[in-house]
Amino acid sequence: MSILIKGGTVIGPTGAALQDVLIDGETIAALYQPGKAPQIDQTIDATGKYVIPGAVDAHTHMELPFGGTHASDTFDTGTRAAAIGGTTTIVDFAVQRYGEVVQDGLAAWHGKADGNCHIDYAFHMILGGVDDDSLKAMDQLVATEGISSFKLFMAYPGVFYSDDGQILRAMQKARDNGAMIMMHAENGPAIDVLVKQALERGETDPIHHGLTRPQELEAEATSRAIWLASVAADCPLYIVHLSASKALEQVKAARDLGRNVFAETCPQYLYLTLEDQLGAPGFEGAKWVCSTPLRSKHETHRADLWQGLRTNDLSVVSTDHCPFCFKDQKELGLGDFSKIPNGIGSVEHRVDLLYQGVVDKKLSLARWVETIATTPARMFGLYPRKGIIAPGSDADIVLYDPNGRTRISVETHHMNMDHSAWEGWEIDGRVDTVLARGEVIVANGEYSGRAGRGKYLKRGLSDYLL
Ligand code: DUC
Ligand code: ZN
Ligand code: ZN
Repeated sequence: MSILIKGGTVIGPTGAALQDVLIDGETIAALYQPGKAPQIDQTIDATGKYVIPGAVDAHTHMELPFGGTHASDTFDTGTRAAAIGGTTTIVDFAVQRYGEVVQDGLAAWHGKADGNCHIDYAFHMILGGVDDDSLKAMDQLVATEGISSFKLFMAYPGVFYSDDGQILRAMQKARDNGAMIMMHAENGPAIDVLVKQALERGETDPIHHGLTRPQELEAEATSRAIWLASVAADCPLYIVHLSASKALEQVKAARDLGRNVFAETCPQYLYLTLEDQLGAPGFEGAKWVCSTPLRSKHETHRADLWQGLRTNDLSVVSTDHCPFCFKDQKELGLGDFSKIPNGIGSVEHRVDLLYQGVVDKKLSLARWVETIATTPARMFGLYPRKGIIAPGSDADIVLYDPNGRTRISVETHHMNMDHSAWEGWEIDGRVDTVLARGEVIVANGEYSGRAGRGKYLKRGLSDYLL
């Protein structure tokens, strides 16, 4: 079936243009100057709207086991919420737990996702233990499973943590097989010392989660990861959820030297703070316990991160969507902040939250689309199938209404959470219509998709390998 999207302004990496978009079946057939397209029975009027590629969220954790519980969104609820918010592809993290066979962890993740996703999805693999077997598994995952990126943790000793020797071995393997190493860059053993000391002093409130994870320990780990990647013959390195100015300085210095180093940040670090959210009275701040943590509003983190997005020292905005309900989940940490499950849920709101950056003149329209769609697709081997409006690409398209308004609340969101990290926020812009592989799944804000329509995507290597 053919559909013509007429009268809209198509936004791509090179800017904005009035163009009509012809869709044939699941893919984009052609772009036309306004009025030059052939006559088609089904048209969608996009007058006054931006026509952007469906957004790609390269960092989600549906159903992640963490802190004695599980992230509260399933692949069903989480991908439905993503779709409603204009995200048409996620890359979730399959998990190899310590002592588990990598392929078994991957099979378990397929078991959670298969038949349940509303949008297309792919996986990175978390390596919970680097040894001879998991190194061999990396080759197989790259060659046959469409998984070309592996996350390692410098934090969480005893859970996901890898020591420097393990990290180096995984980086050497990635340098050989073309994969990307994604790094959770925080010095976990040092953080654990600070956490123990804080608890001994009776400091148990959520704000101490942030105070025991100072930016120096993010910057130190970021720098160490960069040097280890250098020793591994410039293995491609991607720093996840970068939150702090001093960590950004490390990435910028490496990139200025032409190093194969990339980083993402997340909406929470662009807008929320240690004092205003994590430091909310009583136990309320638990809603904003995530790692890396929210940073101080009295320092320059947020301004620096916006600037990093403009200069491409930060290439991508992902959510690190890892939702936990307040009741019974966040509450596990009542009286001990170190037992609060780490994570914030935002998969539904990233497109809107970053559009607010355009309204606030912190990002150009082109950079908005690049950081939420085009670059994540290129970074993780999904381009040009995803991330761009071009002939041959999947017809994943969002009609975005710049004159609309979005009000965020637990009363109206679709994520499986009993609170919102963004409660009461009213922002400019609104997702109006969403097409996923040529099917209209959101029209005028109303959802009409279904679980099981999303397909698993085998990814290629990153476009950005040196
Ligand atoms: N950070 C979080 O906030 N949640 C899950 C894992 C992580 O690294
Ligand atoms: Zn992480
Ligand atoms: Zn994460």
